[in-house]
Amino acid sequence: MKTQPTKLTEAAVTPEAVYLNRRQYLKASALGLGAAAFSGASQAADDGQLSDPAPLWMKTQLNESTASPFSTNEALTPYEYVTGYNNFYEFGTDKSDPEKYGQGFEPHPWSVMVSGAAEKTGTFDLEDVLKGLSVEERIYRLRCVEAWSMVIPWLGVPLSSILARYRPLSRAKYVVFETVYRPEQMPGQRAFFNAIDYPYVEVLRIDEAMHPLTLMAVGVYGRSLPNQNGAPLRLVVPWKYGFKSIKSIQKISFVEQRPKTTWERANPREYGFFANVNPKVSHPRWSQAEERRLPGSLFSANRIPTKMFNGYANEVASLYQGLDLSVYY
Ligand SMILES: Nc1nc2c(c(=O)[nH]1)N[C@H]1C(S)=C(S)[C@@H](COP(=O)(O)O)O[C@H]1N2
Ligand SMILES: [Mo]
Repeated sequence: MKTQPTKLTEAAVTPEAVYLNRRQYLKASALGLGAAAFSGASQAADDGQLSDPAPLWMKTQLNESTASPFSTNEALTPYEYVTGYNNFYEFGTDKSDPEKYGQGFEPHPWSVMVSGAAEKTGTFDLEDVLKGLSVEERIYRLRCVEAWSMVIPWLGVPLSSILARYRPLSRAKYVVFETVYRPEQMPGQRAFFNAIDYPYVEVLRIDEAMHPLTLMAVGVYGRSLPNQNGAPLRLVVPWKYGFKSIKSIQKISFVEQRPKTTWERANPREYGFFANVNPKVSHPRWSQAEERRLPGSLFSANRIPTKMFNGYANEVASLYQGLDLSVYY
C-alpha cells in the first residue's frame, strides 16, 4: 500500500520532474534505502506513467531499465525542448509541427518487416522484436546537422541485439531502415511540395549498425517515445548528424549494395552518406565548428565547440581508419 503523497497537481509535475524523481527513487531502492522517503516521488512517477499510452508490455519493459555506462553526465536538455523542438518532416517542417501534428499518429499495434540477406526474415510484432532484451537508459548528445544540439536520456536496446535475432548473412554489408508511410496520419507526407521523398530511408554500414553505441530507442525521459520523437521505434546513432537517427521504423533490410538515403537523394553535396559529426568539414552553407546547445537564453545562444564524432571519437574513430573524411562526409 502506498502512503499518501503531498498532493501535486498535474501541471506542477513536469514530465522532467517526474523523470528525475523516478530516477532518484530507483537509485534509492537500489541502494536499499527503502522507498518510504521517496513515496511522493514514486507516486509522481506513477502519475507520469498513467499518461503514457504505450501498451503494458512496453511500459513494463521500460520500467525495468538499467543505467548504461555509455551515458554522459552533461546537463539534460529539458523535456519541453526534447519533445517540442523536433525534426520530423512527416509531420511538417517547423520545429513545433511534429508535436502539434503528430498527435493523431497511432504507433500501436506496430510490426517490423525484416528482409534481405538474413536467415530469418518476415513480419514481426514489435513485442516479439523486443522480447527478452533489456532496456538501457543512455544519455547521449544529439547533434543536428543544422548546428544545434541536445542531451537526451533515451531508453533503448543496442541495435546489434535486435539485428542478431535475424541472423544476417556474411554477404550483408549494409542495413537499410525505412520509416512508415502513412499519409492519412502524417500530414507532411501528403503535402503538395515536399523537400524530401517518402518513405524516409536511412542506411548504416553493417559495422556501424553493430557498434555498441548504436541504439534502437523505444523511450525517452522514462516513458515510451512520444510520436514527435519517432514512436514506437527509432534509431539513435550519437556520433552522426541527427538525420541518420531515423524515426518510426517499419522496415529493416540487409543488403549487399548501398542504396541512397533520403537526404543524399535530396541534396548529395550537403548531406553525405556517412554524416559523421565533424567540426572541420563545413556544410556548404555554414560552419560545423560550433553548435548551439539547447536551451539557449535571451542573453546567450549557448554556443559550444563541436567535437569530432560528437565526442565519441574514442569509441568510433577506428571504424573510419584510412578514410578521407572530407571526401566521405
Ligand atoms: N522519419 C524521419 N526521421 C527523422 C527525421 C525526419 O524528418 N523524418 N529528422 C531527423 C533529424 S534531421 C533529426 S535532428 C532527428 C531529431 O530527433 P528528435 O526530434 O527526436 O530530437 O530526427 C531525425 N529522424
Ligand atoms: Mo537534424
